[in-house]
Amino acid sequence: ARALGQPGVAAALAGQDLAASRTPFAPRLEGPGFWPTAWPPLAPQRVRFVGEAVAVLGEESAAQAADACELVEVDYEPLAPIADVEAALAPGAPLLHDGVPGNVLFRRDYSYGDVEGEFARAHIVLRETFSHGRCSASPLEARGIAAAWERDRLTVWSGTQAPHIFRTALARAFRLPDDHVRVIVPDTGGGFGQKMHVLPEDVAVAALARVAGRPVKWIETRRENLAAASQAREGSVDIEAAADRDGVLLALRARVISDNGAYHIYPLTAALEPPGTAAIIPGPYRTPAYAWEALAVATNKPPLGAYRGVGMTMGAFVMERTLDLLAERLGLNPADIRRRNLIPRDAYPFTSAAGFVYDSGDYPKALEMALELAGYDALKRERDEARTRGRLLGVGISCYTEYTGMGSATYRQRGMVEVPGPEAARVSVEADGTVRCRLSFSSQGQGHATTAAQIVADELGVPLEQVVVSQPDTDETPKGSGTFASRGAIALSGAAGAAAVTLKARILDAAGGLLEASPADLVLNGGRVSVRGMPDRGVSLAEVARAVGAASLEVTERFDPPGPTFSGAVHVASVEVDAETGRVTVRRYVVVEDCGPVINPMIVEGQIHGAVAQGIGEALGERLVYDESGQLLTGSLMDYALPAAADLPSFTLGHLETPSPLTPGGHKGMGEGGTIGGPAAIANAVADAVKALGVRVTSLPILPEALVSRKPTPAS
Ligand code: MCN
Ligand code: SMO
Repeated sequence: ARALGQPGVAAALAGQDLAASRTPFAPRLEGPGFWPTAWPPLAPQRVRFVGEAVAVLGEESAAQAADACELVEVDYEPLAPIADVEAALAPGAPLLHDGVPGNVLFRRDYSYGDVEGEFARAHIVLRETFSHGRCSASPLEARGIAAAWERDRLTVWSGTQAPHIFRTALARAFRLPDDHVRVIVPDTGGGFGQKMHVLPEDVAVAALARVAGRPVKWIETRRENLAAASQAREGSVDIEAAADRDGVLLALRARVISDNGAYHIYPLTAALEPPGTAAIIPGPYRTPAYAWEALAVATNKPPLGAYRGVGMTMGAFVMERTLDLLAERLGLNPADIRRRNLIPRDAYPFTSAAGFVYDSGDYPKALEMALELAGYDALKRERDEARTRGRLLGVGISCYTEYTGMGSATYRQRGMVEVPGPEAARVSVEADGTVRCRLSFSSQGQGHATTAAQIVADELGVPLEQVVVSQPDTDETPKGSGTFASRGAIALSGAAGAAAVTLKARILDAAGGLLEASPADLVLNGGRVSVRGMPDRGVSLAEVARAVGAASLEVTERFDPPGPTFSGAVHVASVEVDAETGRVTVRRYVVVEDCGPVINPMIVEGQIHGAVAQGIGEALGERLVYDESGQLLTGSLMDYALPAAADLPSFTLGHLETPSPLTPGGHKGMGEGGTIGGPAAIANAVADAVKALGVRVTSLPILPEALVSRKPTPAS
């Protein structure tokens, strides 16, 4: 009320104002081992993490907003904090939610093969605990939303990765039919998983626009992004690996626990990191038996959400470190233990110990290519030679499988009822001959406008420049799911490619009438339809569209990916650790990637560069730190160490193309790969560099102070 009286303040809401009328987010997951939570748009009474919104004010200007916020007084009565998993699971721990016994949000287990028997037979059993800190997706453009109401119809502009999921979530929150909400996605400066979620602020801002009776826009500050947007990763894995005397894997056991934070996130829930990690741990290796248990635990922190590499980053880190430790114990070298365990080329389709059917790949070849490109033997010689002079050089390898391009069957099987699965594209010819492609999913920087245009232009026979790909607007674009879990390439060849094929037939039919020729005798080339062998007897696409009416030259195709399809890669990193300061320099970095036939090499390589950069940041610096009372200590980019250009090496890339039998064009997703293989390769390289010092590398990020014991230098 005090803020409302200030000049320029148009509207204000607190939690109680919305409690009765707006439905909290309570994403569902089908199946056992799931305890739901309800996350209100503004906390009405109890806040569960630092950064949870309690009030929202709408002002004329940002400066007035800052002033008015100062007038809002919040009376917090501190409750006993649950700062980590240990505190959450302690007997008698306070409960974060009444309906979540023991603070366990999600729990599942799985077993395959004769796990006990293989462990009993093993020559060696390695046991280790690996952990990963919290990190943030940190898109360059933080979250934002603009909302405007026209009677009971809501239009929002949002950088969402999943426009139709966003629409459904808002409609549910406001108790409206889906078609009363329109979501327009403008050009967006990055998402990296964070913008796949629908978060309470999205509802609060739209609710504010409703009471203000005018449009309202909000853009997050960096501090809000670090404190209140979805966070990622935090968790630990207890692993046991059984092998024979040659280093051949016999069985694995894993217990994966995530420090999830306070709520299930919409739409994915807390069933994201832990089962994702558990299921990908066997990676590209033959493993006869495997048992896992996965748990997501509620704590007083912001919820974990998707971040490039979801679950897989931790899985690859655990498996790749485990293999190196096994190799060390058995006196093998890291390349050889991998050679002995990788799935052979002729074994596809291959069912992994976690039950995944890997559709395609050639990891032994990818490994040899990567070692060759890196000059592995020379790097090792250089390392050994440098060691004699006191320098700490190390080389690390990681191999991984990447779970991509899932459709409705996979989401139903995983119980993820809030994620539909299919995508769609509408391709049309406009009166001026422009070919427009509307995709059901949005782009945050993946270059879909280029790759979709390539596919459509190729299928139709028009110049690339004639194709315009527009960002989604749910009033105009067909229904779909969104851009996440690396599905764009598969979806655009499946939907836009198919729509272009049908559209081409329609164009030829229409042109046949105009040219008095059979469609079978016509060719569409360079944007013109002409009679085969008679280039002068032809019409432009614009002429065809004007003659038959643009409306009849519009085709929509839906595509439900049959996958998952598994891409993969091998990374090799060479690092140097400064023996004095513990600072790690990445000297050389090689990736051999297999995502099937590459649609656009520059885009694929750009995706790898960006994702490896994020992976290096994740491995060596990025960490959200909370104190024991749940306060965020790293609330700015001065404290949260994103990698900068000067921290990165130049990358050497190689491609291997084993097509997927499951997808049109044989494409496999690859947008997350660098963050999956990056931390594992860096961790192995750093561990190799500091092995002689007796330093163990079992947690991420790897900070300098963990690598060297700094003896005070004598005062001079
Ligand atoms: N591609 C290709 N040939 C292939 C495979 C892919 O040319 N064989 C191209 C695709 O056409 C697309 C790009 O590579 O332009 C990435 O495709 P894909 O792997 O299918 O991934 P998505 O399009 O579904 O993008 C999502 C993925 C995810 S899950 C995250 S997280 C992420 C990533 O993409 N977020 C990003 N990359 C990002 N890049 C930018 N700039 N910004 C983000 O927010
Ligand atoms: S984390 Mo990517 O949006 O699946």
